Amino acid sequence: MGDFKLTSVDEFEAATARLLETGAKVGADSWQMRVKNQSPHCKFGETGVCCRICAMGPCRITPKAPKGICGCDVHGIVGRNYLKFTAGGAATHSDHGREICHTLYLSAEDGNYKVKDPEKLKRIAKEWGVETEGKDIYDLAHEMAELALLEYGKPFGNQRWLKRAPQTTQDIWEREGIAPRAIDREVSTSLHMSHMGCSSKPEALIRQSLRAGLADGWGGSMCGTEFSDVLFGTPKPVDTEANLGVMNAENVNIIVHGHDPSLSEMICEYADDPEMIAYAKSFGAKGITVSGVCCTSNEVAMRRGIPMAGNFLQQENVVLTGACEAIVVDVQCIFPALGPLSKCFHTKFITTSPIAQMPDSEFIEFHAENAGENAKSIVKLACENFVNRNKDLVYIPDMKQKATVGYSVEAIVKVLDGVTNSQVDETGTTKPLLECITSGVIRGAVAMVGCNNPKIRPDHAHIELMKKLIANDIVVIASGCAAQAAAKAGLMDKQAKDLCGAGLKRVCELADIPPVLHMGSCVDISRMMILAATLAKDSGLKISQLPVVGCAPEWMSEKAVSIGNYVVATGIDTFLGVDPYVSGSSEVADLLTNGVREWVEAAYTVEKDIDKLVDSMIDRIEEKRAAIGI
Ligand code: MSK
Repeated sequence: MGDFKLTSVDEFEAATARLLETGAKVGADSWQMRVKNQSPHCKFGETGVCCRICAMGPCRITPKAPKGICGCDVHGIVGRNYLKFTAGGAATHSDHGREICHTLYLSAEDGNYKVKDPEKLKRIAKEWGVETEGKDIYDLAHEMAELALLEYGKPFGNQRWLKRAPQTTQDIWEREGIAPRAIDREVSTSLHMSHMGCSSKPEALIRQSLRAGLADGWGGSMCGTEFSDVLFGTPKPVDTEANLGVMNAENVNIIVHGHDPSLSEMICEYADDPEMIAYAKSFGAKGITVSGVCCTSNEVAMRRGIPMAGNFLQQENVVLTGACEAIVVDVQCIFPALGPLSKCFHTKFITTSPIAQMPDSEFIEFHAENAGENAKSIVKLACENFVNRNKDLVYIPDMKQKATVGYSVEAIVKVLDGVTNSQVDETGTTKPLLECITSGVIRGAVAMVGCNNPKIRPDHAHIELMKKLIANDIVVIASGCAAQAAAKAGLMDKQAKDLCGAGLKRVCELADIPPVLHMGSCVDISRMMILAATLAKDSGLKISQLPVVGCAPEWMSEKAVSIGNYVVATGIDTFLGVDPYVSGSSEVADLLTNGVREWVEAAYTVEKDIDKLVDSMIDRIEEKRAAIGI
């Protein structure tokens, strides 16, 4: 195995402990302290039995008070809460997608945003029946952006993207009444259904939860992913590095954090500008290092090889290094704690979106029209801030791993061509991957997604599960903060092939890939849906028959629940390490873990014990293999 060694979670924690010592010196608060203050959590909230959707309550269900004031029982309350949670996630991802469509609409040959993948734009246009012949690429971009934006509010019909699914899946969605209509309509309907005096029947609430989830994964998120590729380029394998050691003590450090690549792409563009590098040098720095946190990091890592400083629960750590000149954020997963924390250091906390405004931040509003100008002023601000560093506080843990990232579906199809004798046709097929699976060289695949959550030892579940899966010849496709956990540990280094079973190791060698493939940010789980759909079509199987499962062992956000719903509704069994606040209702819990299987041929498993969780995934994959006789 040469010099290659994974970085352990013990090592991550030792680095964090050292950073928290700096925090203590400057009187900084931390999530570790706030977790203690919030523990134990409210049992009513944790089990989902608290209802505060009208002002007669809040009502909390107990054996002595089995109904709310309106008469709603625990199953209705838990079901409504679950639907509202889903709607929050579907709205968030979908609005991200909408912003990307607006950016596409404003793209121009001489503008801040250009079309970097015209071929992909044309492919989608053909799929949507839009004439491309002889059309200027920007006219086509604007036409497609407008059509995509109409998907959010069209009065009739289902989502256009659903046609990408195998016919059997589309038929299931129609049969079960869960085919999503306009994206915004599914979010609004969810909020309407869960309003006081509307639905309290668990079955209806869970059905709508699946539908709202599908509006996200096969609607809003798919717009976000596909049109981000058109604007910024479809990811292909690129080398990068991950963990806090990617920050450079001699450089101006700019951290990008959030989700929307429109901001981070522009920051990266200007940080590379020789004029800006000279400007940084004029303040005594050697250069500029941009690195990322959370999904915006995944976006720029996949397309530019920008290093990943860390994932969700490391966002405070980047400031605690004392070497962060600016942390620039857009939307989602940003701790409001970054404002007060930055004030303990010289760090500038810069918010840029009207959607995510926070106290103690400098607000520099970012639009497609002013993106260049504002990105430049943010980079300048960071450079000027270099002189304000307190050198005595600077400590960057010497900890980073190499990673190869950028495995879009297009890239996976391409790299696996040549592993077998199958030919990849022009549109690309997954036949080589299927051959590996049917021959048993690869036993199956796990889509590993999601966040960190202090309820689970951060990153531990992700890393341990991935290690066991690859050792059992199961390829892991990761996105979101799960992908960053893998990269920080070293599982996205090609040398990690040595941790695999013999079959997967061979595939990694032949295709020159790491055993854990980075597929992007949390909106990019739509890519996983496309991959599953293509595998099903190419094999003639139903998605639910494929030896593929989804897993979110450390999830925490509403978006993750929306994702889980569309993954399950697509026919993929999904394994969670954290309960989605439904344990208070036997009916809702049973629907999610059993009942929905009758509708969509897949269901959830919730298991907090990591060993049991991974074993149940492996068992499920083997059961699926046996069922199709491979
Ligand atoms: S950033 S939603 S903590 S994956 Fe997409 Fe990470 Fe979860 Fe946010």
